[in-house]
Amino acid sequence: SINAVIFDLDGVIVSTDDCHYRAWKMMADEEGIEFNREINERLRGVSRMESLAIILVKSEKEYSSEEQVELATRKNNYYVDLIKELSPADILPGVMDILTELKARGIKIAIGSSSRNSPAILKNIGLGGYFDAEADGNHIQNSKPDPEVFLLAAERVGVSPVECLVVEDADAGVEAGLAGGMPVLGVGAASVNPTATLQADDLSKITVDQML
Ligand code: B16
Ligand code: MG
Repeated sequence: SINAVIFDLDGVIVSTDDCHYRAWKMMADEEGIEFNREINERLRGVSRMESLAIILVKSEKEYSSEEQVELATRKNNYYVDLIKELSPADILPGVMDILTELKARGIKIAIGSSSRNSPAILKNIGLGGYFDAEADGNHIQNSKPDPEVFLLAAERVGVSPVECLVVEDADAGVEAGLAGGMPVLGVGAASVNPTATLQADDLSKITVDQML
């Protein structure tokens, strides 16, 4: 039986795609690197430095590792400014109903996100302190598709991985959950991922009974 649900943040609880896109785009334009929404799609669920490496495939210039850290930091400064505008209105459809019902049924809820900005995003959308546990990019060595962030979230809620359902929008995240021995509900971009245990367009299209 499922005794905990671990939610990815970006793309599951709140859509930050556009903030990531605009922040990477500003940096890429300044550097004269080609970047578009199609490339942005490939960054879903991927860590900040791995995202930069994907973007730099299009760069004519070779950047030293110090310069790469500067590029990623510059993007993050733009991103931090953009996410200040997020509010509870940006919570995705169906999310609050599902969270409320899981809590009412005594099912643990946790965050498992690659983002180091996860605490700030949760605070801005009014969900700071709402989850039983949080595991994010600040707490891990290996990012998705490695299962580390989800295993840490499971440990923090005290539920064994096989009794945790992961909710993910990224293919890397679906792979991570499955690698951790957890069933995975794919939503958004991952709602068409055939390896996901369950699929739904978004959390308004599935019930807690179907999830459990
Ligand atoms: P940051 P998630 C991921 O969050 C995003 O989907 C991904 O696009 C981003 O590069 C990554 O976090 C790192 O974010 O630069 O804020 O540390 O989907 O795992 O919640
Ligand atoms: Mg995501």
